[in-house]
Amino acid sequence: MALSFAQSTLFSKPSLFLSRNGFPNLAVSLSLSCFSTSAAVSSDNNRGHKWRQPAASVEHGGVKIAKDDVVRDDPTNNVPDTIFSKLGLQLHKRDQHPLGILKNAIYNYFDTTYPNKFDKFDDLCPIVSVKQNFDDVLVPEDHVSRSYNDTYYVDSQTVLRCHTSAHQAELLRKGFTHFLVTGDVYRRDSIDSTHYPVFHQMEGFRVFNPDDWEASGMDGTSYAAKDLKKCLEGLARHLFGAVEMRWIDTYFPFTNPSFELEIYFQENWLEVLGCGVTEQEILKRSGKTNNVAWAFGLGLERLAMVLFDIPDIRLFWSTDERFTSQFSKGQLGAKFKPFSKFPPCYKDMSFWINDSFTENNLCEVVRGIAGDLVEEVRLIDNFTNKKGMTSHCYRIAYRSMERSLTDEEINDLQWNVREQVENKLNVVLR
Ligand code: FA5
Ligand code: MG
Repeated sequence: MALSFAQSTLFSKPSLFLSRNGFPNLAVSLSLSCFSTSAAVSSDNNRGHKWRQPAASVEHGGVKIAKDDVVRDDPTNNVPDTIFSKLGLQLHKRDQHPLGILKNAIYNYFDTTYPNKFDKFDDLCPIVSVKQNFDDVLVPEDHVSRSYNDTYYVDSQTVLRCHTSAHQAELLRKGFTHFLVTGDVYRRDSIDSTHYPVFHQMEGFRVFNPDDWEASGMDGTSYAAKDLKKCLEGLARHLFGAVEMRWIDTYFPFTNPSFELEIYFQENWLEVLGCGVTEQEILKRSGKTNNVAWAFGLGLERLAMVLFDIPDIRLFWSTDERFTSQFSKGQLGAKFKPFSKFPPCYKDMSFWINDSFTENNLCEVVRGIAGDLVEEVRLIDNFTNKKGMTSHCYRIAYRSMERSLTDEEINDLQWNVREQVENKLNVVLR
């Protein structure tokens, strides 16, 4: 079931259960870094693994990433082919794509509001270490976001970044004090119109000196929090003009206080970003003991959905000309006109779950089979019988955004889903 946004996104979740752990430690861990010049990620090094023949590769910032480096038949790896194929696409770098148009509009806002202040990065490699993704931003060892259920692991020490915050510490250490980092991020998540396992974030980071807040009579934290909200409200006005928005207090391991901004969209409050005043420890580790900073991470798809009236997050990946031709460089206001809406087809499936069952695993199986033909996976019934066995009934909505699906096609998909759900998740179909 799609949880409420605050619950379903990673870093506002309280630590619900212990992390994955128990991964066998690899003799030699695969360290992929597209930062360094020697980072060409090749599959021919003798790393002590059994390598399959590379079936494909993608380019990222001029670096070739072979499929076998990212998708492996190994218990420490949970990256499916479908995710690998998205790695090199970098939608945020396309000036004609809604995400590229939005990124440029945000750049514009920062360039006019803070001339020559913010350094911009949009090409940092999405394959990062566990240290960068979690440790460097103080994510506790037992935080749910570290689990194999929520994050794509390349191996026990390497992940597909699940947020652009993975780059904060490194850039701070390199001496940057005002920066924007845009990139593709990866999460195992539920399936509905506002969640997709690959999406795009922009991170913002600003460091203040004592001079900045002392004159105001405020303490550093209050000053930074006020400045942060002013900056983001200004950005929202720049992008949307008048729009209904509200601040929600939340929790992130790397900021305190922490907030989320929600925008009213399609009769719901949509969470578009998380932000807050950076934990002192993060600044301290980069040698900044007298400073205060703010940071934000905004979801580009979510903002673009509001901005361009895009009703379903899958559309961002569409290569259908009827979608792509509606957007052009620099055109922020264009409203998406749906090309006839095709009917959804609903299929229900019920099964007895086991202790290791998770909804994210179910969604991964469904996406693996139906790809973008699946629109939503929703829990519609849940009960426990006298023997203590729990049954879940999920309703799967299949709908193509480009054409009508035939009954035969949907039945085939559903048949496959049932079979794989039973085999891969070890549940008992009812
Ligand atoms: C984070 O990722 C934090 N790193 C943000 C942050 C940065 C907080 C710096 C403080 C300081 P969160 O998990 O809430 O937080 O995600 C941030 C935004 O990404 C959300 O507000 C939402 O707009 C977007 N988002 C999250 N999950 C998805 C998803 N599955 N599909 C599309 N967009 C998503
Ligand atoms: Mg959130």
